[in-house]
Amino acid sequence: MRTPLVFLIIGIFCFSIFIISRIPTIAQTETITVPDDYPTIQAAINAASSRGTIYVRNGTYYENLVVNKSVSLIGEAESSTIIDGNFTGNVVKVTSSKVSISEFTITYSAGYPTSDQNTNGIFLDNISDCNITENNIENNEEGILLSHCFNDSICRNNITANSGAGILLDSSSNNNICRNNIANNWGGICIGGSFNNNIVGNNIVENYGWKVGGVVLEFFSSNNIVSGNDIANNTNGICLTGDVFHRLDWTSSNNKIYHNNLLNNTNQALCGPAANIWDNGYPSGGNHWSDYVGADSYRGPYQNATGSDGIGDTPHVINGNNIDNYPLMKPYVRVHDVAVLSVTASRAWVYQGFLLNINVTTSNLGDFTESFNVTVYADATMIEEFPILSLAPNIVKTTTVSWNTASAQLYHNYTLSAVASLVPHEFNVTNNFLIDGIITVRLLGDVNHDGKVDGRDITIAARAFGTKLGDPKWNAEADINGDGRVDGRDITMIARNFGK
Ligand SMILES: [Ca+2]
Ligand SMILES: [Ca+2]
Ligand SMILES: [Ca+2]
Ligand SMILES: [Ca+2]
Repeated sequence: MRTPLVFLIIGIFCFSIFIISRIPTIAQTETITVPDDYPTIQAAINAASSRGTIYVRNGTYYENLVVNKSVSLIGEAESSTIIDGNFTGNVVKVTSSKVSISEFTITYSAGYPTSDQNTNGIFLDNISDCNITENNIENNEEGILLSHCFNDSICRNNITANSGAGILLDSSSNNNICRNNIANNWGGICIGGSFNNNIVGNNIVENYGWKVGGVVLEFFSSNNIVSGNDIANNTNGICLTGDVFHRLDWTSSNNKIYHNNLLNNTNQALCGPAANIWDNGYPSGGNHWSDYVGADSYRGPYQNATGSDGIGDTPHVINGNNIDNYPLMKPYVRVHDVAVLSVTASRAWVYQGFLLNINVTTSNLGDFTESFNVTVYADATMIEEFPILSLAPNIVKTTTVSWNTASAQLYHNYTLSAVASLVPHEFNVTNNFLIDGIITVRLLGDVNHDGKVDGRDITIAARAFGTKLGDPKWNAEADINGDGRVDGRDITMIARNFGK
């Protein structure tokens, strides 16, 4: 009769944990509804707790919001939940990190000549980790301004008819700007003094400003990726000049621009003298230029082997430092493609029974945000399976897993590998699987790996005694427990296995 009682006690204990763990969860997911709970969105923000959700029903709200805490604002429907700034200030100003805004129409900020930081549909001011998703942002001066922001995601918005830029980044880095429709603004996506941003899969059309373009990288912006975008019928397709006056002495360098379709822009690309990268190598290719006139009779990295390959035989030259070496003959079609890039262990051997850390690096090489699973193996033994969620295009992610080698076979050479599950419509499957390093599992304490633990192992370890990682006499193999120093604990472990 004891067992059921034990189970009952464990059951009550677990249930208590469940209840205790539920309480903060409920608080975190609190939802306030506008206008049911509060008549205005601002009143709801003021009343909300951090991480709360504010759900806004259809209607037109004449407000200038200040979002100063980490909340999610969700509209009932993108086209009929309208925040109207009434031509005054910013429509929405965000001063807190971790804010989400989705399913709104955001319209009628103040316009020129009000100061730049007060004329935006959405102004993200010195924050990070915000998501602006699936909104209509129209009839403002700037659609969205990011000033000194990082790690934000601006995706799947419809950004139209703004009298400034659709999206303007000022000194902002590591942001993702993906799959937006950016049309009929003065400028499309304009980036100044900003680095490592990812501009992927956007539709950028008919932005009409005389001195701007569909995509503008200026004031020394570098290491940005511009890929998989349709850039069509703008005054200038891509501008890499110093500023809106097309100065050439502040130009941007080392940006990577590939797999875009540059279609019928009045000027396809305007470029200063600084060097940028306009292709992704062979055979991945560069951009499709609607005005490219080259032929396709040859193939290969040097375009000198007989046969066509979809890549123009001659480079598309913008200027001496800006050359698309592999222009695409046909418009680029966006793809789904995830990959395992590397599987590496902290060292090539492990003492049986210890944990071995393995770094698995994956990447999204396609043009869409993807979620997938990664499984890591030692030979056919699964070490761990883990999910990668919402990985944006061009982002590389390294995950560390631990292999418990307690039941691994001694002196066996294990081959490490990792597999990324296929995402829907993925065709390049060969890069989803990667075999990497070999790991030998050794008997604990066998420092000289001759298969037994004896006085010779103690002697070798003693020589490294008192050393730490980097010292001249350091010996990683004598560091049995892998804590970065050889001391009494390591010698004790060898001694415990002595004679095995
Ligand atoms: Ca060719
Ligand atoms: Ca793949
Ligand atoms: Ca030995
Ligand atoms: Ca140690």
